[in-house]
Amino acid sequence: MAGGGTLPSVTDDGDDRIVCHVDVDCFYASCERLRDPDLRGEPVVVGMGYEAGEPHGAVATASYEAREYGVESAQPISQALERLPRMARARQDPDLDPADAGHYRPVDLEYYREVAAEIKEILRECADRIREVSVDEAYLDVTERTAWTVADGRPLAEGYARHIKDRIAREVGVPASVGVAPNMSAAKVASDHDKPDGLVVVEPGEVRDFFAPLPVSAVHGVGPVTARELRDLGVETAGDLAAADPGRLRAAFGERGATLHDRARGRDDREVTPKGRPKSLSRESAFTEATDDPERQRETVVGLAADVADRAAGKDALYRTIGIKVVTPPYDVNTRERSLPGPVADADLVREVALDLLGEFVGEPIRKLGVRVSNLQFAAAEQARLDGWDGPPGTDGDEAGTDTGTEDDADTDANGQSSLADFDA
Ligand code: DCP
Ligand code: MG
Repeated sequence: MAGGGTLPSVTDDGDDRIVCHVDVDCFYASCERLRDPDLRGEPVVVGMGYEAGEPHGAVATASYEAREYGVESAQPISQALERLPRMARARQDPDLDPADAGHYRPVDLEYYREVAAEIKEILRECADRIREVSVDEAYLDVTERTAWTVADGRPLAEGYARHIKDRIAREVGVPASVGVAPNMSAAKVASDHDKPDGLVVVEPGEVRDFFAPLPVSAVHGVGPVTARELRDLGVETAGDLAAADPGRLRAAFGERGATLHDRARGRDDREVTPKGRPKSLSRESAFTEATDDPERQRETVVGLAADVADRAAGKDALYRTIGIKVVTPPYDVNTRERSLPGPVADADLVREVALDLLGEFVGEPIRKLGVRVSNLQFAAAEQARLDGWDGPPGTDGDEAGTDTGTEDDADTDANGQSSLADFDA
């Protein structure tokens, strides 16, 4: 990590990519400060559902000044108010000291998204590949933009990361912490390591040493539940995890155990690939020859509907629109869809609606059929974040997994003539 001027060393794993992880400090609170500079340096709490005076809301984030009072994300607002009274009250109540009071603001996601869009624009300019993980967080592959070469005692990559951080501060006006490392999980841990306003560089060959003294919960993918289970196995630090018997970890945690073991050892081959939340999910199937057999047509739609509903369930997606695509000879693409009153995740409904829409065409010669769900919402995943859910790698919204970064996540299943045509093509 950043320290004395080390020479570029031989890598642990032959990997000398340069990955930056950028995470804005107390993002919602920093946005509030942007439009109300009086909040700078003050304890600021941003939360939902408490403005009306009811005590049910939760803290979305707190400025680092408010964190000093023990206020933190996902805490009930009532608890936050016990630790840090509202400034507005403290100014009126002689028993309260305004010096120990904070400013409370309701969540204004629309505004935060505008600020996030400005940040992401800078990040896209600064990297060849970027993976946006959440509203205020992204991985950047900057291998082609800089180097691990040391000049004046510091790796060039450190200067490049500082340039990114400075641009966000200067052009947008919010503070960000940046981690730089030869792989994604080490970059993530590095950006968390010295928050707020941090810049931590872990050079190739130093990843394992950097991890070693950290608590096992610092390893990306280890949440509170896994940390407890690891402690029961005598694994307290990331160093213990790196030294643990992989067979034992696999027995306790399956494939995930092996992944976490690798990460603690500084190995993480995931590429920085873009990940967009799909706008729709679809699946298609082409017949080798156009068929007018109503049974085959219905059966095909039933299978496609089940597949699409499955994929949506796997992504925790709810949908408000169900549609079909029917290609008739010579190559006429017909689409029909139906919108539902609210978002659902209901495989039976996908099948019923799709079959109903097919009714208009059934018995006609058909070359290709498709089923699509759209108007997606990812409520469960969003909620999980607020709940501080301890998910395995791949479920925490921060995993470079198998997803491809398409806006429309289309998948074609064909009887021998598959094509990756988009549903709307
Ligand atoms: N968020 C939320 N509920 C949570 C966690 C986060 O609503 N339980 C929102 C508010 C945060 C934003 O997401 O500002 C970004 O999440 P981070 O985890 O990056 O937290 P912060 O940016 O607030 O703080 P940090 O400085 O630790 O990054
Ligand atoms: Mg953040």
